[in-house]
Amino acid sequence: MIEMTTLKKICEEFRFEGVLTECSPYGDGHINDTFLVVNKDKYEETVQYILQRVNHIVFKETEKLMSNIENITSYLSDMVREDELEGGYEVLKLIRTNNDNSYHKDLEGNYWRAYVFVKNATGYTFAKDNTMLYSAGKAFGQFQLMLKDYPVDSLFETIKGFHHTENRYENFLKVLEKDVHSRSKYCLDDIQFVKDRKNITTMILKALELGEIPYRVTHNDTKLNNVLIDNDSGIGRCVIDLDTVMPGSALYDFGDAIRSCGSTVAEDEEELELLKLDTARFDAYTNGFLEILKHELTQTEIELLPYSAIIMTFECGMRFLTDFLDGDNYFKVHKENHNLIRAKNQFRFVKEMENNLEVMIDIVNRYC
Ligand code: ADP
Ligand code: GN1
Ligand code: MG
Repeated sequence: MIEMTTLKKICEEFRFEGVLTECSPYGDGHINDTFLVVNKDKYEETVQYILQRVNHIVFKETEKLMSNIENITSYLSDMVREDELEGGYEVLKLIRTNNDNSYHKDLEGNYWRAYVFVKNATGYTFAKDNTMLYSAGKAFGQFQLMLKDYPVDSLFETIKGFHHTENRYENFLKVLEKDVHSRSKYCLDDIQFVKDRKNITTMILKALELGEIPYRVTHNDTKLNNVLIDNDSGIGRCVIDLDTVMPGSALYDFGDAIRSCGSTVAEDEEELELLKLDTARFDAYTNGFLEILKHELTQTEIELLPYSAIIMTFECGMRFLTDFLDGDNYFKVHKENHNLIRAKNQFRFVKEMENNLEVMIDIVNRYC
């Protein structure tokens, strides 16, 4: 719990308009501490901001991370202005500190940053309808398309090997071997599930290393609640959570999005009998994504899209399981065994997709 007096002091560091009336925890992110700041300006109008304490255990070099975000957001906002993109697309906007920095470092060594609050839009953990998924697919596709000429190598890698699935696998084995909390006995089947799929950990990596698919500037964390959907028009208004924008593969962004929105249930549903591949959801997201990117992606990338959904879901499940074994140090958890529940859910989804691969291939082909 962060004290209100502390939050108030932090707010004073930023160029916020008006007087603070409220600052409370906000959103459903697994990594940073996010707050909604509500101010009243001199006309008694409400002005809102997002304040975040960056998780500096996860993001070890916050200065470089913030420089990525500054560069990307300023590049995108120039582009949106030039192109006069239709449809009310918004670029995430940082609020600077009184010292004209993009972040504030407090006396305890925490890093804080603030954004303009994107009004009248919502980040959904679970999509209400398929139109929303079509919009989300378009928004993440558009995000990637807008960054296609951005110099990939100029971006700092904010988490080394973030989607290096093979290294993630090796790390899983190390954590398992130590088993510091003696939790492996609760998940022997899940451990075996991971080991049985070692061969899929290299599929995207090999294609990248062999130059069969290109490195691109990618978002790398395209879960559904990282795009805010307009409450009225239903379009994808703003792509947020830019901490992991760095060199990657288009397959990471497609696969991770399907991981988060392509099944019949939320990421932490425990009733696994309810979990199926939702082909209509898969179809809607794929439709939106490919409507924007089908001419940009290479043939090999397109062929690998269905596999990327399996690989990214597998990778995330393995990360949840690793964190469970490690004592829940990485992802925020809200109940007992939360990471194990999430891992089991993701593995069930992997199985579902393995069994329905042909259906996914057909859908991808239909939109190309
Ligand atoms: P995390 O890395 O912890 O996931 P996010 O940057 O995704 O943090 O923020 C957490 C949540 O806060 C988002 O899912 C979204 O609901 C909300 N949020 C973040 N930035 C904004 C913004 N600029 N405007 C409105 N809501 C936001
Ligand atoms: C985290 O930060 P958030 O909640 O948007 C994680 C993703 C996982 C996701 C699983 C930086 O996303 O990689 O896929 O949880 N982000 C980071 O829900 O690790
Ligand atoms: Mg997020």
